[in-house]
Amino acid sequence: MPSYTQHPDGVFPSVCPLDCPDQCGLLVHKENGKIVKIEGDPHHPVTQGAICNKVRNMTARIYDTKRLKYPMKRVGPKGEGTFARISWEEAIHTITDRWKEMIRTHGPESILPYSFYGNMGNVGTEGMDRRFFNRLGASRLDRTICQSAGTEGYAYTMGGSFGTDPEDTIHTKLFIIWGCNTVSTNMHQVAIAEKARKNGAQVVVIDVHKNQTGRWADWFIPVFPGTDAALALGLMHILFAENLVDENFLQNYTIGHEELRQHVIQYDPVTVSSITGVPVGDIYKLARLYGTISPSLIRIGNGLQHHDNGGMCIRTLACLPALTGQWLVKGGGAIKGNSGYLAYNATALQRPDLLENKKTRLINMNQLGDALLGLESPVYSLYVYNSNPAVVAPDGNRVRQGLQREDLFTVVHDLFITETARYADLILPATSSFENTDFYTSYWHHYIQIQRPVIEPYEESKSNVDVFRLLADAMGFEEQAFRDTEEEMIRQALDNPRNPYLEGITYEALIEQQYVKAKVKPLFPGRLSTPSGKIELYSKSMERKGFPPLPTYTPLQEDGDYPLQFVCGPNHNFLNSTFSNNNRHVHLEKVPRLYIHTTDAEARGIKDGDTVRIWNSRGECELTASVGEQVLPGVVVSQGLWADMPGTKQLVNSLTPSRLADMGGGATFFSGRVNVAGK
Ligand SMILES: Nc1nc2c(c(=O)[nH]1)N[C@H]1C(S)=C(S)[C@@H](COP(=O)(O)OP(=O)(O)OC[C@H]3O[C@@H](n4cnc5c(=O)[nH]c(N)nc54)[C@H](O)[C@@H]3O)O[C@H]1N2
Ligand SMILES: Nc1nc2c(c(=O)[nH]1)N[C@H]1C(S)=C(S)[C@@H](COP(=O)(O)OP(=O)(O)OC[C@H]3O[C@@H](n4cnc5c(=O)[nH]c(N)nc54)[C@H](O)[C@@H]3O)O[C@H]1N2
Ligand code: SF4
Ligand SMILES: [Mo]
Repeated sequence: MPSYTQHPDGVFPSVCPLDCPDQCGLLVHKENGKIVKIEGDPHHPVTQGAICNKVRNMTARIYDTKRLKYPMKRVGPKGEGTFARISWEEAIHTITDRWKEMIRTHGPESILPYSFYGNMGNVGTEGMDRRFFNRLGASRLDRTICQSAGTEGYAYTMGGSFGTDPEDTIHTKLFIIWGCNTVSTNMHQVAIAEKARKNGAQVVVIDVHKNQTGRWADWFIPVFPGTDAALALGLMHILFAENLVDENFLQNYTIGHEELRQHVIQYDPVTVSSITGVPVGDIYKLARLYGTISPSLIRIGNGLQHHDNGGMCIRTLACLPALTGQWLVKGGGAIKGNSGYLAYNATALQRPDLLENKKTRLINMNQLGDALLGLESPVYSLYVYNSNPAVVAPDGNRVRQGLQREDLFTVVHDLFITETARYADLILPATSSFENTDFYTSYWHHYIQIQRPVIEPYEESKSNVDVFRLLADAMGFEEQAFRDTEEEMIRQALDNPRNPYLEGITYEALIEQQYVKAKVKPLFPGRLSTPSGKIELYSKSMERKGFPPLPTYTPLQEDGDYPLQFVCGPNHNFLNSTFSNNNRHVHLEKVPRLYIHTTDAEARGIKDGDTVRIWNSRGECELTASVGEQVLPGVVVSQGLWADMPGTKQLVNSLTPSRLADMGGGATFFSGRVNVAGK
């Protein structure tokens, strides 16, 4: 793999590694062998040179003095964070000696990997690691913390993660941004919508919080959390009743429209208003906008699916563009996730064949606390990389209680001593993405991009791929799979005969062009990957699995006797918990706030700016009250996964439930209930 590291000075193309739909093209400026500036690549067709503040300040993160320089072992109590330097050799052998012993006495399932997408590079994040843990026979991790409920729900309707090409949304005339904090989490969709607005497009935002995205909208519609499916069904009720549906489209490209027509009669605007809190007149107004303006796009966010009923909610929203025939219109349709277009050859990259016992247990990452505390056949070793579960995982107090176990051997591979790393027995230093070779596939736009190393590894840090290679070697694994280079792995992944959209995209093309677009074509006319090949308004596969076959509204689960619904999403200046350890980003966010309606605040004697205590049976935390009309009565909202080192009480996930959503084993971060009081 040609690398840029031998040039001490220059400007080099790169890609943003963060878990963000935009996956920006970057230009990395280097002087004397060090990165001095990161900016957007103006040639990238979608991101066009604009990047967010987080990555503009990324240089500070790469050379942060807190960054891990060498492997370390724990020398104090778990959770305290005292460590001493060791060599890589000692680190690797300590790990593999312990694992060999554990495998002899408890079997390989006593070892659990825990990872997510701290770095979206496919080779490092779901490539060599998967090969290694498959070969080891470790417990498998069900990676469900982000989009799995909605992905399953959307697929029942549309057959997979296929939606509108964001580049086409320049033509859109009506944007419905539904449960998506786009201004913070998908800024280039906002940039495209702004251009469309100059041609008369309108922006409607449906959210539980009038945040930066709600303030950007032409029309903001507040709803009660977890009631969006009811709102969508109410819109369908009116669309059918007022003949605003596209009968031709329904006839040709959907199944179940007659059943749906009958089914939505029960979701009349008065009933829907009482469920959602949206006034009857507004439900009519929205349905008529949606039924008459074309092209219209629904940007379906992640917020919606972090609920008990999240899968069905997304499945329901995904039916709407079919009613109005929007899939035939350029710039019409919906975007939930677009990863289907860029699906690479996962079998070749991840090598599931290396896993001998096909019945190896699968542990849901949303229930890490239970996995560490409650399994009959315990987990004795946890290997964490690309994730910070002590902050991001639900029911955080139980997670930390599990991490505290003296008989749990924990290894954390990260760039920093995260909250999770404080509980580690061994810490390994990770490279930043700019030190690695990898390929990146966006889940929003349709471009594949390549990252070639721009700088040498920082101090003694190593990439995920290199660490798994060392571990494989020390375990005595002799398969070629562990000797493949990154370049070879990229070639194997790109060779995916099952995905025609990738046809002709080669390693050479990526090296030459830096980003290459999938060969997308409109979904219709065409066959979807649903069993019928059509959009399934009625789904027999759902019926077989025990779900209602037609889109349906189900209320959120009971969650204890607490008066307020608690929604705790990400914020503008952090990326999940990443950057929460950087002073500049913390200053930009100021303090962790709790948005509370004036009536709820007054009833509790809470004034704007007061520190408030928020609690339920799972835990408590303290935030600064922001009193006003940004949320509906009965709802409280926080933003950001703030650092929570000893002495602070900012762990919002101490309050969130670890019960699973209706589909995909998804997380229910936003379906928890709490009470709030002044301090
Ligand atoms: N700046 C920044 N960007 C990010 C991230 C980050 O941490 N910071 N994280 C990245 C990741 S991993 C992801 S998954 C995405 C997430 O980004 P989004 O898809 O935007 O999802 P969330 O921010 O979780 O929630 C979106 C909105 O849903 C609202 N919401 C919550 N519950 C409901 C509900 O029941 N109904 C409705 N209508 N709205 C509801 C929330 O108030 C929030 O405004 O962003 C990515 N981009
Ligand atoms: N309350 C609440 N909780 C949430 C959410 C929410 O909205 N509300 N959102 C959820 C969602 S959608 C998601 S996606 C998850 C995200 O949860 P995580 O994936 O855990 O995301 P981060 O907190 O960014 O942690 C990523 C870690 O990976 C490290 N890292 C980065 N690059 C590399 C690398 O190359 N190698 C290694 N070994 N490490 C690396 C970073 O330094 C960082 O510590 O959080 C979930 N948790
Ligand atoms: S975090 Fe998102 S918006 Fe910011 S540079 Fe990365 S991909 Fe672009
Ligand atoms: Mo996510």
